[in-house]
Amino acid sequence: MMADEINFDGLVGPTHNYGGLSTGNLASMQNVGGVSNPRAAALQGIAKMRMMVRLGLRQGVLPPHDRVHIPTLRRFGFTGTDRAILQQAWRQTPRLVTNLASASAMWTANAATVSPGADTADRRVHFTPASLAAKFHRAIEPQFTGRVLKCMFREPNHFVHHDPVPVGGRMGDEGAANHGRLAARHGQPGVQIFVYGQSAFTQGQGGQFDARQSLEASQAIARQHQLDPQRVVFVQQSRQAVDAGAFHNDVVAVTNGGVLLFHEQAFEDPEGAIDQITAACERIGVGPQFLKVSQNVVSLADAVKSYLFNSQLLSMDDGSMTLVLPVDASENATVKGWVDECLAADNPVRDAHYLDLKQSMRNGGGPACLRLRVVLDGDQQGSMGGNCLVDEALCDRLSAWVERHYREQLSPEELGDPKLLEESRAALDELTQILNLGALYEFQRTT
Ligand code: SUG
Repeated sequence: MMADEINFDGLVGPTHNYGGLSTGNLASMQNVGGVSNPRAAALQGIAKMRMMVRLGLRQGVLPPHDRVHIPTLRRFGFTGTDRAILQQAWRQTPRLVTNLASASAMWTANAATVSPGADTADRRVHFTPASLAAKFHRAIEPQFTGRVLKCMFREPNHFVHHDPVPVGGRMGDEGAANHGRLAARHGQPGVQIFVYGQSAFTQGQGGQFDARQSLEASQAIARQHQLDPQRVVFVQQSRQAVDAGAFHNDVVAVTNGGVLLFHEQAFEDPEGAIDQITAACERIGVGPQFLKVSQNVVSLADAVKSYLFNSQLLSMDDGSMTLVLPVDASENATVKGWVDECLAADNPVRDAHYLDLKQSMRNGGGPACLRLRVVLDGDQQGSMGGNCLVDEALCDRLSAWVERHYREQLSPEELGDPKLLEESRAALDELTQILNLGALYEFQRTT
C-alpha cells in the first residue's frame, strides 16, 4: 500500500506560559515563573512546519485548545459569566487557573496513539486519545483532542476512534510519546513498540519521579487497535532515564523506517528490548537497525538537556533519512559531534537541520513532542475533513493570524486577566475559519 506519514504539529496556543506544572520534566521545573513569548512560540512552531513542507514532507496542523478552560472551572463550582468565573477563580485558587491556562496541547505527540491501517486487523486507522492522567493540566486535554480527531478523520470506513483508556491511580497513557513503529516503508506492515514506565498496580515507584505510562494502558491500546500480537513489543523505560528527566520515552529514543535511535540507558533491559524487537521485525521481513548512543559519548544528562533524541527522524524521497533537531542539540559540542559522526557513518541518516524551538523547549517540548505521526493512504487523505494539511500559503496565513492576535510577553501572573481570555477566544474563533473546522470550541457553541 502506498501511504505517507503526515506529521500533525500542534499550533501553540495564545496562553503559552511557564507554569512549572510538570514535576519530572526538568525544563518545566527550572523555568517556572519566567516570562514567555506566545507569539514567538507560535511562530517558531510554524517555521518548523514550513521547513518540513520545504523538505518535501507531508505536514498537518492541529488547533490549540481553548484556555483558560472555563467549563472546567464551572465543574469546580464557579458560576456566573465567563469573565466573572475567571476573576473569582483567580482570587480564590490561582494555581487551578494556571493549570487550566496551559497551552500544553501543543505537544501533539501526547495527543493520541495512532495505528496505521497496515497494522490493524480491519485495515482502518485507529486513534486513541491519550488520557494524560499523570498531570492535571494535561488530563483535561483528551475530550477536545477526541473531538478534533473525529472532525478531521470522520469517514468511518477509514477511521476508528476509541475512548481514552480509563484512568485512576497510576493508569496513565501519554500517547505517541511512548510509542514507536518500525516498518520497511510507512504503508507496509510494521512492528509497534509500546514503552511503559511500570504496571499501574506496582506499589511504589522506587525513584525520584513518577513514570507516566502504565503497561496496562499500552496493552489496552494494542488490543483495541486490533494489532497482531506477533508484531507488538512492550518495553520498559529505565528508572534511571525517568529520574534523569526522560518523563516520556521520546526524550531518549526515536524510531523511523527500520531504525531505532536510542540512548543506551533508555530501556530497563536494553538487550532484551533489542532481542524482542529483532524477533518481531523478522516476522515482517524487516532487518532493524539499532543506532545506540553510548553513555560514554552522550550522558543521560546531556541527552535530556539537548533533546538529541527528541529529534524527528524522517524518510526522504531518495530513501535516505533526515534529522530535525532543536538548536539546543547543536549548542552542546559532544552532542553536535555525535550527530556529525552519525551523518558520516554507515546508516541511512544523511542530513540534519537544527531549529530554534526555545519557547517550547523551556517547557520540555522539542521537535518530536510537537508532532503526531499519522500514516494515511491516498483514499484516507482524500476523505479528511477541515483544511489541516499545511502548505506554504497556510503557513503564511497562520503566521499573519499569530501576528494579529498573540502577545509578545506573558507572565504567569497575567493568566487571570479576562482580557487574555477574550483575546484568545477571538483568535481561536478566527482559526476555525482558517482551518475550516466549524464551531469546534465550546465557547462557539454556547454563546
Ligand atoms: O507534558 N510540558 C509537557 C511537555 C510535553 C513534551 N512532550 C513529549 N515529550 N512528547 C509535559 O510535561 C509544561 C507546562 C508548564 O510547566 O507550564 C508541560 O506541560
